[in-house]
Amino acid sequence: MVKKKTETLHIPEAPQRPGDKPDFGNWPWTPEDLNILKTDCSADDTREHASGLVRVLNNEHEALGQWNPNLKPEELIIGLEYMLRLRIFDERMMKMQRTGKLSFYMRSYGEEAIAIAQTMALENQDWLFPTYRQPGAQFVRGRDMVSMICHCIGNEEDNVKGRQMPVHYTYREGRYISVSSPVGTQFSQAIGVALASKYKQLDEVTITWIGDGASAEGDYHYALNFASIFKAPVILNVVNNQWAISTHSNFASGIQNFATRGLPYGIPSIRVDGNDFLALYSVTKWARQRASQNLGPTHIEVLTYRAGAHSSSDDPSRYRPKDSSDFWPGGDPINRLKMHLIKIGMWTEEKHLELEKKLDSEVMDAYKEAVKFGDLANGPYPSSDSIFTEVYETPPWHLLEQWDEMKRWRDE
Ligand SMILES: Cc1ncc(C[n+]2csc(CCOP(=O)(O)OP(=O)(O)O)c2C)c(N)n1
Ligand SMILES: [Mg+2]
Repeated sequence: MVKKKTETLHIPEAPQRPGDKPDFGNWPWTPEDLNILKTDCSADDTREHASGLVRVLNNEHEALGQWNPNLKPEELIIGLEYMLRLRIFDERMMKMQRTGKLSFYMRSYGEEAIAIAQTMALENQDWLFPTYRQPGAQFVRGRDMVSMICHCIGNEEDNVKGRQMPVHYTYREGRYISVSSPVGTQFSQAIGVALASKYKQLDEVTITWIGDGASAEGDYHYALNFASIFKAPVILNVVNNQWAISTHSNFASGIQNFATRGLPYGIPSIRVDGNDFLALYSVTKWARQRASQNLGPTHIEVLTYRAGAHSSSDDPSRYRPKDSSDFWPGGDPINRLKMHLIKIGMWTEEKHLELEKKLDSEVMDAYKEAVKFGDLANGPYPSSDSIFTEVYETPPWHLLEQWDEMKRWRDE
């Protein structure tokens, strides 16, 4: 008989649960820790950058170190305005959801800097493969809020005609590829598009994002393998916001650092402070240069904290301490950029308040404009015929039969 061992399965724990005091430890990292690397560095050369943390803004709101992108104040103010617009948009849309005007909503609360700074660091021809947590990239690419709200309602002007969940945007003009509900699928799709750009010898780079939770799926690993083998011009971001709905990131990887997982694939890998607009901008610009110089992929862990609920269907007080985001050592991304601008004499509390007011009325005006094309309760909604159109150029016979059947039933 085989002797029985005393140990049983190892089940990871979340560091804190409701009622515990949130504790993320003290971050040892400062903006001056890590040097900027040559773009033709090897994966091995990035070992310290993968296990450390690239930061530019210090706790006194100064921009320091070699990764400082030295952006002009005007550019920083544009970034601040995009982030603030997203936060106010999200707050308003959440209220709309709570009052029955939207069926579902997801905020980017606490993560506003990520897609905005990163997309600002790219060129307009670059392809974006986002998750539902990167809608801010659309502001950078010029999407109108009315069109975004029409999508969230699923009214007649919804550009995907109700085929997607709210917040699962697609924006062709901005090369913002449709968000997929099955998480993780975008990672390998992004490699395919990056390879197509390379094959066509176009100076196009692809950027994609995946969550910590979704990075536990095979898709993440297939993508890294393909990107590494074919040196795809792609920027692969793992947004580690610590949670996948109620599942802590301890369940997504056996090691606590997500950046270093790129190293065994031979991909230069960097961890960046995801609440530091300047650090995000800089690391992304650097990764774009690498891709553009035909030096292949870059793997980035964006270290952040999901400050709000996962979605309008989630209640985080059930599984983590209340207000845990207040204790996040990375602070709040909007506040940090705002305080930096104040520090360098380019912004004031009064200007900030004015901007908040202006954006709030812009969002409200956009909502009023959007419901002219239909609201959730009363429509009008996209025509039921659209179930059968716009997928096949020539719909196959069995769909035509179903379409006829639907029309008979509808027009009875
Ligand atoms: C393949 C698949 N499995 C499960 C789900 C349900 N689901 C939607 S979001 C989510 C959590 C994802 O967490 P993470 O990847 O960390 O992204 P975050 O929401 O934190 O940005 C899950 C499990 C899904 N949409 N697709
Ligand atoms: Mg997550």
